[in-house]
Amino acid sequence: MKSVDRVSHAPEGAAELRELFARPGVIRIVGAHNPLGARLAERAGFDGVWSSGLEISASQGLPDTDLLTMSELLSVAGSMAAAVEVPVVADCDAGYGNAHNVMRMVQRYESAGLAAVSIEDKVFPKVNSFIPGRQQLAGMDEFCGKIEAAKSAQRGTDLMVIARIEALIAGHGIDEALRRGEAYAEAGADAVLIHAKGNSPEPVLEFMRQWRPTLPVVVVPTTYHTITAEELHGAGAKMVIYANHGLRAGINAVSEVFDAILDEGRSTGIEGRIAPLATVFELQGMARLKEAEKRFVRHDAPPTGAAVVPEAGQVTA
Ligand code: SPV
Ligand code: MG
Repeated sequence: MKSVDRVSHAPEGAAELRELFARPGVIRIVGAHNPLGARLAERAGFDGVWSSGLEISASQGLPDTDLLTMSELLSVAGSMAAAVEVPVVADCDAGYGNAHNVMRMVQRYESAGLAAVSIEDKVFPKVNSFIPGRQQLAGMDEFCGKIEAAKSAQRGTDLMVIARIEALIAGHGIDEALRRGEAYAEAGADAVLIHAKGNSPEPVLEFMRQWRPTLPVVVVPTTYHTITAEELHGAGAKMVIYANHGLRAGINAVSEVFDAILDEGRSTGIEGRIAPLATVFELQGMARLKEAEKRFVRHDAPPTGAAVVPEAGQVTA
């Protein structure tokens, strides 16, 4: 029987992402750290959701340094995949250990309906790419082993494994980034993500000019944000990740509203700027619940007369 409340299309997420990669044009996804954020991304028209390690860590009040366990991150990523119809791409940091950990991780993320996993070539525990100081790259061969492990562990054919190159983040040049990217393509990755932290897109554009494998390239224009998704696509990028914009928007919006309420002693001044409760109910799926209530929630008529409840063990005629 078809369920009216089947909001999860998770098992198809990986196939849908493959379709997006096969179609012409750029794929734009945006970071989220809970199902509400994922629904806002979907409602805005993004092609998918980035289950961001930075956002999820920040939402727990923690630094993005592999402090959360795989299970904690998976629980959020899976709940997002279950809440939206667009594909969810999971940021899986450095894979939570060695190739063994990566194999278990891939199977768990695949079962939870994630469309892709991204693993980065840094040592565990990793540090967010924008934090100055230690950014320690894993050995290239060791990371190729993780990619091969990931591809051998997936049960279906659709889940994509994105190999994230952190060479530019760790202070190496384009040559090292290309050398690693080509090795990761050879190891069986489905796409490479070239990460960079400068204000200019030039290193990423140069990487794409010299990129020879046919594998698609993914980019994250957090710091070099003046370039458009279309321009990045024209230069060779297939997917653009806006990794943390919802989180950062939320921090400012919430702080301004909280300050205004305390300053004014009431919320009247900001009522026009905050979402009405009707929007909250809509995003929660209240309309679907009401539909299901009409069909399925039944109440037997209360029995007439006083109810006689037998004592435990008492035999009734
Ligand atoms: C994340 O969103 O957690 C990412 C992207 O990995 S970044 O923070 O840009 O490294
Ligand atoms: Mg991350």
